Amino acid sequence: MLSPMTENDRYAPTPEDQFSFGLWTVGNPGRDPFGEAVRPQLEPAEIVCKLAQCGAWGVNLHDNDLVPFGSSAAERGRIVAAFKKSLRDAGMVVPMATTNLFSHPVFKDGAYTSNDPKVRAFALRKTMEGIDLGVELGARTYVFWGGREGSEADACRDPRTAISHMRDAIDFLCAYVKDQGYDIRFALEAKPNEPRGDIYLPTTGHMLHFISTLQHEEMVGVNPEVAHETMAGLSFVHGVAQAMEARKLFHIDLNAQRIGRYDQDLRFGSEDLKQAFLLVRLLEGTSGGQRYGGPRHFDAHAYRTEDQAGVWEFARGCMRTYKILVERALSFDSDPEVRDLVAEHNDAEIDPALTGYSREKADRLRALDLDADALGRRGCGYERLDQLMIEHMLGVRPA
Ligand code: GLT
Ligand code: MN
Ligand code: MN
Repeated sequence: MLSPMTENDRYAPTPEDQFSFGLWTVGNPGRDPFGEAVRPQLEPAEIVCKLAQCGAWGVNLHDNDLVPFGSSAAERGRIVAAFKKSLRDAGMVVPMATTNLFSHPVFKDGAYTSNDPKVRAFALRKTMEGIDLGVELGARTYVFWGGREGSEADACRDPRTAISHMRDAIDFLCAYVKDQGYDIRFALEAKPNEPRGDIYLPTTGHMLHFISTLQHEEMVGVNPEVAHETMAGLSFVHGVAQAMEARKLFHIDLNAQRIGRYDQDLRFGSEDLKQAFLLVRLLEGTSGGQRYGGPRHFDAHAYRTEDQAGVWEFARGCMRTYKILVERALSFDSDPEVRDLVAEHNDAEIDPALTGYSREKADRLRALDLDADALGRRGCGYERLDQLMIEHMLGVRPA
């Protein structure tokens, strides 16, 4: 039994919302390091059909979520043709694709950063084939999550070599895309640890700098994940904002996570509701900034306690919470008291303007009458502002 959803439900997902799920997310059978699967493995066609019924717009995949590792060309052809038909039947798209560079034992000590050039060659070739598959299915974004690109015994390689191998790989693959004439961009996804003791380029900030060192940096952005940045104890909202400001937010992995835990990949909004609210507010631009235009991808899975019905409940919950938070963010940002409080501290102008150095400006700055003690005595009013935010989140404002 699915939760009730009426025709005129204002939180019902629509294609304009661009909600997507990975095959591996709702297809997660609940296996963990301590226990076996608790749910049967679903076929991709069934996932596509059920996701469409839940109101999702897109489905994402790793190469091997669809085409099992080692399939022949003929098998691949059959599988891909059948999958395309299920997409057509369900009216679903594939906005993003990626490569599994972590499951097979060949990648146990890394893929692009392996010390062994044969492993690096295998990883590059697998990615080229994965890109071909993604493009064939219509994907416009190709994600790189280097789960095995890390170490436990750190003396095994100079981390600088790992970074430079990573750069060689991404440069090579960008050139491959250009050479093939594909219309697809790359999005790099950071994670601090798990499954490796430490993973190279552990946060979105590290990725942003790394991107600036690439040959084709214009075609590479980031795919930040709530859980991964939160594992590192960082503000996800700040990381995403930095990516947006740099015009590098190409994709996003939405889920929920508590600090200090393993990668929980929980239902969006199920933990740290305040960060979730601020994130939706940022992505939707309700406070006036530019709106993020890409897919809202849920990289999460249902609790291991759930049966199959619970999985679809989980999927609908992710989308529903997102839309509720959009509504709450709009209500917060249109509240006159909120606007006044924010404006009070934001719209002060000063002469000389503090951008663009000139010697003349520096002299005028020196001559300015600035009373640091008076400025320091002024309250910011943020207790009131934050309380108003809580009240909007809890739905008690506007009354
Ligand atoms: C894996 C990982 C995710 C990544 C996926 C893309 S694979 O499920 O935990 O965070 O986004 O490779
Ligand atoms: Mn992810
Ligand atoms: Mn994760």
